[in-house]
Amino acid sequence: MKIIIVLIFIAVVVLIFIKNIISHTSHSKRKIDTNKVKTDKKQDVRKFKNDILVFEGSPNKAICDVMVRTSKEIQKFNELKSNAKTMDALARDSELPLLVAIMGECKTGKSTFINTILGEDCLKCDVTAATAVVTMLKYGEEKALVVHFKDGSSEGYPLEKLEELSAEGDPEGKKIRSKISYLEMYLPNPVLREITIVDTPGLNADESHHTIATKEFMNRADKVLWLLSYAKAGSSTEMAEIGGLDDNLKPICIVNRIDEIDPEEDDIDEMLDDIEKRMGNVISHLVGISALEAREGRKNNDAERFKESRWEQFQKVFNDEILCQCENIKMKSVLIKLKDCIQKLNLTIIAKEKEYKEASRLVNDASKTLAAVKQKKMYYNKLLNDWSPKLGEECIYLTVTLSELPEEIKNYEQLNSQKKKIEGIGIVLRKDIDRLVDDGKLYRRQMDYHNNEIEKLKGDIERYNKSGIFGGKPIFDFDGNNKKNENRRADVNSKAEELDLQNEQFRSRKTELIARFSRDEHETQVFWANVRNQITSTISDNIESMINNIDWNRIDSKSGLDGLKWVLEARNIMDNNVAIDLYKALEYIQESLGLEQTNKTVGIDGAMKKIEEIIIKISGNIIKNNVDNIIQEDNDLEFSKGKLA
Ligand SMILES: Nc1nc2c(ncn2[C@@H]2O[C@H](COP(=O)(O)OP(=O)(O)OP(=O)(O)O)[C@@H](O)[C@H]2O)c(=O)[nH]1
Ligand SMILES: [Mg+2]
Repeated sequence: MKIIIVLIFIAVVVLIFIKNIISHTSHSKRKIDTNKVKTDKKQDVRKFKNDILVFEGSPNKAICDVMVRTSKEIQKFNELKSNAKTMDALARDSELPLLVAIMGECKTGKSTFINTILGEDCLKCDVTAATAVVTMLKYGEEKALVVHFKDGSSEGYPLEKLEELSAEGDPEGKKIRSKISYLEMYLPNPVLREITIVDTPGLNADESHHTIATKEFMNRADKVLWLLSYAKAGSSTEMAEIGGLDDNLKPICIVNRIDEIDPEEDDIDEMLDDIEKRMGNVISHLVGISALEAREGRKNNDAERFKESRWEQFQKVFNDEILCQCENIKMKSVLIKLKDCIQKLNLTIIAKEKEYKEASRLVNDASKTLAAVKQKKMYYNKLLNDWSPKLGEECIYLTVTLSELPEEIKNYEQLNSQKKKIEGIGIVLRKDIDRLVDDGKLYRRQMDYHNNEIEKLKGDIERYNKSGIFGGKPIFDFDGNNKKNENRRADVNSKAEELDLQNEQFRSRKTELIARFSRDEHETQVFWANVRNQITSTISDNIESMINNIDWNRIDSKSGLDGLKWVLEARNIMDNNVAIDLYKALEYIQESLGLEQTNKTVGIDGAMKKIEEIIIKISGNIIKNNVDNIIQEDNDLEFSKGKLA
């Protein structure tokens, strides 16, 4: 009994042990599988998503972070390097305060105007020395001058060098100026905390590099102030230049040098109205000023002079339209540029995708053609083998089946008629041979009959010669048998002659037939060779033309079928990483600017739609702020009227 209990106990322990092993194995198996799946997923995510972006600070900073990251992600694709560069430059500009470009034809007073805005003579103004390089005026605690060269490098210079580096007239700096992309001047000026001002070379200067430098910079501006001289305002070239600006950059038009108008001759306001009409809707506002008088009036504390410069009118527009709206205008401008940048990026990817798809189609087509060529070659070779004349056989009797030949065999018709001719000859020959054979048979029968007759005659002659009384020849030929035998002999001999003649004729017919036969056989062999040649030349021609049809040059030039791979990867990055980052930044912007959140979207197209929605909302806010300002002005007016009363 004890033994049974011990045995049962051992059995139970063993069972539990086995169960544990099984469950452990299956558990560890499951665990391994889960881990594998997790790792795979992680890898997928890691491939397209880096660390999650956390936004802090200004909305501009958020959008800048996204652009920097996007630029880094796309610059690994060779074909997108220039897009990455543009986006990186845009990112850097997006962090700057509002970029206000002062543009206009030469000598309209741009540099003087900037000095007046800043209240300090930081820029060189001259009747002759023209501004030769784009100069960005930025806020800095310390005054400084940085030169950015065309090769991408930059270098600090003492401030005194500004004139030499920026003004056309200075011969010293000419060589170095040709290498400059733009200048940056840092000034501790409070206006520059709000905006970055850009002084540009005059557009109609003789030096075309001035125009190029200015136009290159136009893309970077967030706002344009267009300066013109009242005397030359609204010329067709100028109108074309202004019209060429982006819609978003519709400029505020400053008519400068109004101090030069002789009030005795012209009414300033009428003149300004007239210019405004001429400018039409290519500008957003128009004010007339004298930058020089304003600067001088301020410097000399001459209130009257300052008032007459009408600087206050400009200052109001400047405050309302720019200084009070810096954040909105900057954000709108950055979003418009970002949208444009992404659109171009998408277009590049789409164009490349098309190009690579076309390349892969060409390669596919070529490999299909090559496969077809291979098949055709096999088919033709089989045909050639099948058409080899079998030596040792009489060609004339071989059945020539041209219908098995493909129609594409050159001179098919010619071959066919040749074949018919040979067949015709063959039929006649056949008939002649048959007739000869029949005649031969007849001749043989005649010969047999003739031989028979001879034998019979021989017998009869022998019998006659023994039919005499003494067993010899009879003395008297009472029955005329001898005579009959002699006649028969004459008949037989003449028949023999006739048969000999027949035999001779028969032989010559046979010789002639053999000659005809060998001649026709030769002709048949020529025909066979002809067919073979035709097949061979058709093979080489067809194969050559098939291979020539492949556009090898285009296939060679598209070395990058791998391109499709990067295009797909780029697309994936755009639709996942970029779109997700951008979407988050846009939500952050909406929150920071107090804009209503819009619908959730997906992919890069969705993010683009969201950008558009925000641009519309910001434009609405800008208009609303302007309206608020006007209402406020009216209230102030009412208030002052009340005061006067
Ligand atoms: N009378 C008058 N002269 C002015 C006014 N503004 C500028 N000037 C003069 O016009 C000349 C050219 O002025 P700048 O400020 O150098 O003109 P700019 O447009 O910067 O010239 P570029 O850089 O060569 O295109 C200087 O002699 C200025 O003193 C103005 O309002 N009235
Ligand atoms: Mg200038």
